This record gives sequence, structure tokens and C-alpha cells, in this order.
Amino acid sequence: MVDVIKEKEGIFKSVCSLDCPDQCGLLVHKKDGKIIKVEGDPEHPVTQGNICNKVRHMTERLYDKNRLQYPMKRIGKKGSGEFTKITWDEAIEIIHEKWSKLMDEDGPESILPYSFYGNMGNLTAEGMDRRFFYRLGASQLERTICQSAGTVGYSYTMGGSLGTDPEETVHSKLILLWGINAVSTNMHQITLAQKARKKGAKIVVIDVHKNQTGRLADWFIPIRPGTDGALALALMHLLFNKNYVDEEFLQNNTVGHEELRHHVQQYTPEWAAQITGIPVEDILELAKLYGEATPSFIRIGNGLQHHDNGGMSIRTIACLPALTGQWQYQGGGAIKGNSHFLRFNAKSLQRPDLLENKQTRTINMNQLGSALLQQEKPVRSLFVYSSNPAIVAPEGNKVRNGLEREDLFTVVHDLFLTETAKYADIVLPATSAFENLDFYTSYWHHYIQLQQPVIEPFGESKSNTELFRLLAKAFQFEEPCFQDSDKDMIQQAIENVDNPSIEEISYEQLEKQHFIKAKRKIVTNEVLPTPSGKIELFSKKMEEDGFEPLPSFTPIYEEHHFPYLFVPAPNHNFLNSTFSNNEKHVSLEKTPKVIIHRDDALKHEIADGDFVRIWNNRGEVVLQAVVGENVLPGVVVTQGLWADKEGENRFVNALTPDRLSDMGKGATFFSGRVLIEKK
Ligand SMILES: Nc1nc2c(c(=O)[nH]1)N[C@H]1C(S)=C(S)[C@@H](COP(=O)(O)OP(=O)(O)OC[C@H]3O[C@@H](n4cnc5c(=O)[nH]c(N)nc54)[C@H](O)[C@@H]3O)O[C@H]1N2
Ligand SMILES: Nc1nc2c(c(=O)[nH]1)N[C@H]1C(S)=C(S)[C@@H](COP(=O)(O)OP(=O)(O)OC[C@H]3O[C@@H](n4cnc5c(=O)[nH]c(N)nc54)[C@H](O)[C@@H]3O)O[C@H]1N2
Ligand code: SF4
Ligand SMILES: [Mo]
Repeated sequence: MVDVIKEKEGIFKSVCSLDCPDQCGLLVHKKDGKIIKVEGDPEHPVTQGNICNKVRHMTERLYDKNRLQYPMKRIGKKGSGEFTKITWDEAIEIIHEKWSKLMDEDGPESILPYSFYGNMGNLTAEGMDRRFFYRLGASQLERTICQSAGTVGYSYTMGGSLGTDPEETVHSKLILLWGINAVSTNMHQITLAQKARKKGAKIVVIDVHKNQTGRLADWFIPIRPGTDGALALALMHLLFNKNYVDEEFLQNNTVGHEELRHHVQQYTPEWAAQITGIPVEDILELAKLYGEATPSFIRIGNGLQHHDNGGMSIRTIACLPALTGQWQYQGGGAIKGNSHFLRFNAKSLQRPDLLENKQTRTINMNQLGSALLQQEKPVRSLFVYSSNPAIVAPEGNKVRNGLEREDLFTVVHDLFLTETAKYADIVLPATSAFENLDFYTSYWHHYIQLQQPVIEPFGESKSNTELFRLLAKAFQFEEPCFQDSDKDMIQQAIENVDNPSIEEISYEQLEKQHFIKAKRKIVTNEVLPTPSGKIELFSKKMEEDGFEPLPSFTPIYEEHHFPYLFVPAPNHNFLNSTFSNNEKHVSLEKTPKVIIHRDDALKHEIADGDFVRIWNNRGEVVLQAVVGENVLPGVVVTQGLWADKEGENRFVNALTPDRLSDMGKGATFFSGRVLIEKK
């Protein structure tokens, strides 16, 4: 095996580390020891050499003049971004000393780790860090900002994150992109859908506004935010009543179809039309289309689940493919997530046993602001890595007020001086994924991939695993697992796996083959991981957990005094807040905008291009209006999680609620309400 780092020139295989379902195979071009170009790997079975614009411009981020090179300590006011250079030894010493004192005074729970998937590598995201914080006994973080409501909802129906193999969706005859902006967020699903379209498939998009994905659809269906569950219930009503259901499939593979048939009689298309804003004729037409198409495929996006009722919406939509027996066909079914097929030995990697029955408290990452501001058992130190909560977390002003606390000792490990890092006492430079050894498991396609380091660490930066090894050493943790190398950790994670899809993969095989596909059977030939082993249209487990056992609809929370629903979605050229601090990507997005329906704009005398003040009891932003008909009246949409800019007020998460969703303690970014006026 070539030691890629040592090679000064060449083209090397790599993996995209970003939090994106596609997890593309990459080819990295190297010259004089530096990366000069990143392109798609044509040999990757799913992504086939195509990559997005974001990563095509990755070299600009890797060698950005603002990339952190060495550890620093704060010298100015919190948030001001004034720091001075220190050494790694000093940084580790300061953290060790401070934490030892806090642990003596208030116990280890006064320390809160905060991380997410800024890098999807399994070691980077949930490896040595987990071992370290379990062993320390720090507060535990509920990492539920992204997909947890839907994951729980989908699992009640299907037993886990398992769905269609995306490669098979080229055979689909109907592709329903539901609450997903796939052109921006899952581009290879679009490539596959286009191939299916060439063979006669129809693409239908259901969204609250007509973005790029809506524009390429054969049929775009606008829907009021947070009402998708009602649409799905009416579709079920029609599928049963118009005999589109596959009775044999229901009989053999599901639990509760008779109860469901009876239950959905109340959910007429007229009822759903009132709630969703979709005309009755369109609901009838969609039911006919879905009822008649085989194979049909639903790609369930994140838009649906970032709502108060997100869990139940996805639980409900997940029932649809079973009604018409779609799981029997190649290219039929649905994908919410597919990580079930690539389950590895997470316990060996993360070592939760190191907690040793310590009763540590849990803090929800969506409620970071409240956690930092609470008086009782205060959080006294925050350690942020692979995440940028000062931009991405809801109720952002609360988060920043918390970060401003002079008595909070904050450490941030990142590649850039993010908005969060500006509040840190200690800033530590992180390597990029191209500098690390790691393994990757997609949550959409079915391949596991190895990432060999391609370049030397940038400046003095260190990987997440190396950082936590150093901290473990400072704390004199003696368990041998703190000395495991990255290769050891990969082996521990992929060996002795209780998952028939990948049980025999070895490190050497991964190294040789680059991408290995999970062995997978058609979902219904397997016993599903639900309590009954079947698709649960009626779920006893839901009843035990305090939910209605059958699909149902609860409207999102009414913030009555604010008339407009506010949907601050991601954008095309950033990935969450990543790239929002890189000039190239910012220049592609230009400026943050707010999309408003013509009638609403008229009411407030707002013209296209005007600046609009958008506010509620949580905060306010001022954005430039795009007036038109690409959004329903009563809904305003923004795109992108933008870095702060001096003199501008563009922090959309200042307005989002930190309520938790019905299931999975998930985020409710899209269930907030606002007022608008011309600035
Ligand atoms: N370019 C780019 N790609 C990304 C990301 C990014 O920031 N930029 N982020 C990555 C991450 S972490 C994730 S989780 C995924 C997210 O990607 P997606 O799964 O596409 O989810 P979102 O973009 O959050 O929302 C998708 C769409 O849902 C719509 N929506 C909002 N509320 C509702 C509703 O109630 N009903 C319906 N039907 N639609 C609704 C929004 O208008 C939006 O167009 O993308 C990943 N990929
Ligand atoms: N309004 C609104 N808010 C949202 C969303 C939305 O749709 N609307 N989407 C939500 C969703 S789905 C998600 S997943 C979250 C995502 O929120 P985050 O996970 O915070 O995602 P990013 O903003 O991309 O920040 C990741 C950070 O990790 C850093 N990083 C990258 N690699 C490494 C590494 O190897 N080590 C370390 N230490 N750092 C690294 C990057 O430089 C970057 O600053 O945002 C959520 N926030
Ligand atoms: S961000 Fe997504 S689409 Fe872009 S290269 Fe990475 S995995 Fe591929
Ligand atoms: Mo996400």
C-alpha cells in the first residue's frame, strides 16, 4: 500500500466527509505536497464521478487564508475574536487545570461536550471523543438537531433506518420527492431520478416553496408547512377506498391494516384540502398516480421533520409504500435514511462502558441556550467540536447570551474561527478530513469507504482523535483504549459486527477495494426490526410510548400573535454553516434573501429587492425580498445559514423555536412564526 501522505504528486482516492447523504467518492489531485484539485471518482458505483459545486471548490477552503494554524487563547471580550497564539502543550495544560478544578468543585457534569457531524468520518464524529467524555463522566449531549424526529417516526413503521437501495430507483415509475430539496442536498438522487424519467417515470415534488427541485418536477405540489401528515392520511383514505391497496401484501407483511383501513375513513380529501391548502382534485389526482404506479418511490426529506409534528408525519408517510405493496419491487418503497444496513460495532468504537454506571445528566443540543443560562447545576465549561452552534442551533440569541457568560470556560476545536469559536477561551485548530485516516458509512447509499490521509496536517492542526488522545493522557486515563491508533479503532468498529449485511468486512479489504457494498435483501424478505417483525401500520410500541398507535395528525404549535410561518432552510452552496466563511462559496450565493408571496408583499407594500424586517419574540433579521409565486401566501422562506457580517442582521436562527418535536426530541426549525414589514 502506498503511503499517500509521502507522495508529493499524484491522484488519490478519497471520500467526501461532509454531512450529506451522497457521500461521494473523490479523486484528489496533489502537487508539491498540496491538494490542487478535487473531483469525483468515476469508479464510485453510485456517485460515478459527479460532485457538487461546494466540494469542487474545496481547495479554496483547505488553503483559505483564514484557516486556523495553531492553538490560541482569548485576550479580548467574548465574541470579539481577539486571541493570541499559544502552544498545544499550553492549551492542553490550561484545559486540564481548569477542568480538574471544575470537577473538584461541581463534578464532571459541569462540563458539556457539544458536537455534530461537521466531518462524517466515524472515528472523527464518534470515536475517541466519546471514550474520553464517557470516562470523564461529563454531561451527555442528545445529538438530535438533524434527523431524530423522523428516524423515530420511520422506525415505528419500519423498525429502523432502512429503505430502498437508491441504485434501484432508476427502475421507479413514480418518484415522490417529499420535503427534500434534492437538487441541492442529495444531487445523485436527482441523477437517478432523471435516468428513471428517461424510461417514463414521473417526478413529483411536495414542498412549501418552489425551489430548484420543485422547478425540475413534472408536478410541483405546494403544501402548507407542517401539514404533510394530513395529506398522507387522505392518500391512505383514497388508496383503501378506491381499491389501490395490495391485499395480499398487507396480509402477509403488515400489522394492523384492518384497523388502519377503518381509522382513515375520517380523513377525507376535503378534510386534508382545508389543512394542507392542496385542492381536493389534486389530492385525488395524486392518490390515483400513487395508486397506479409500480414501482413507486418516496424520498422523504428533512423539511418534513423539522416541525413540532415531524415524527408523526414521517411515521405516517412511511406507511404509504406498504399499502400498495411497493417493497416487493426493485425501485419501489421509500428512503428516509439507510444507515441500518451499514451498522458497525459502535460500542467497541465509542465504549459507553467507560461511563461505569455514573448517573450523568443529559442535555438536548437544541436547547443549548437554556442549558447555558440555567442557574441550577450550571454548565461551567463547554467543549465544541465539529459543530457551529452559534449559527446552527435554534433560539440563537439565547445561545449567544449563554456563550457570552464570562464564567463559562469554552473550548472550540475547528478549522476556522467560526462564530462559536469567537466566544471561546481556547481555540484549537482541526485537521480537514483529507489529513485523517477514517472510515465512512453513508446514510443514503449502501457503501462503506475508507479514507486514507492524503496530505500532512495543516499548520499545527490535529484531528479529533489525536486531540482526545492528548486530553486522555493529560488526565492520566490508563485504559488501553486511549492509546488505540486510528487503524485499531477502525478494526474494532468493523470487526465482530452484529449485522449480517457487513459481517465479514476487514480493514485490508476496505483498503484494497475502497468501496464495499452492504449485502442487502429486499426489505420484506427479511424479518424487520419492529416488535412484530412486520411493517407496523398499527404500533403497540407507540401506544406504550404514549402516542396514538395508528397514524394521525396534530397541527404544529400555534404562535398565534405572529401571522407568517417562517421556514429558514439550507442553501445550495453552503453545507449548513460550513462554507459560509469561505469567500468563493459566499460569492456564489451572493446575499441572504427572503422569499415572499406577491399577495403578502402587496399587503405590506414590499417590492422585489426591498429590505424586509422579519421578527418575533425571539429575535429579528433584515433580509432582501424576493417577491413572487414560488411560495404559498402566509409562508416566508429563507435559504442558508450565513456567517455574521458587520452591520448586517442575517442570523436566521435568532427567530427559530427551541421547542422539541413530538418524537426523538428533534429540532423544530420550520415551525416558527414571524411578523414582516418593509424596512
Ligand atoms: N447544499 C446543501 N446540501 C446539504 C445541506 C446544506 O446545508 N446545503 N445540509 C445537509 C444536511 S445536514 C441535511 S440534514 C440535509 C437536509 O436536506 P433536505 O432533506 O433537503 O432538507 P431541508 O433542505 O432542510 O428541507 C427540504 C425542503 O423541505 C421544505 N419544507 C420545509 N417545511 C416543510 C413541510 O412542512 N413540508 C414539506 N413538504 N416541505 C417542507 C423546505 O422548503 C426545503 O425545500 O441536506 C444535507 N445536504
Ligand atoms: N435554521 C436552520 N438551522 C439548522 C438547519 C436548518 O435547516 N435550518 N439544519 C440543521 C441540521 S439538519 C444540522 S445537521 C445542523 C448542522 O450543524 P453543524 O453540525 O454545526 O454543521 P456546520 O454548520 O456545517 O458546522 C460544522 C463545523 O465543524 C467543523 N469541522 C469540520 N470538520 C471538522 C473536524 O474534523 N473536526 C472539528 N473539530 N471540526 C470540524 C466545520 O469547520 C464547521 O465549523 O444545523 C441545523 N441548523
Ligand atoms: S457535499 Fe455531498 S454531493 Fe457534494 S461532494 Fe460531498 S457528498 Fe458529494
Ligand atoms: Mo442535518
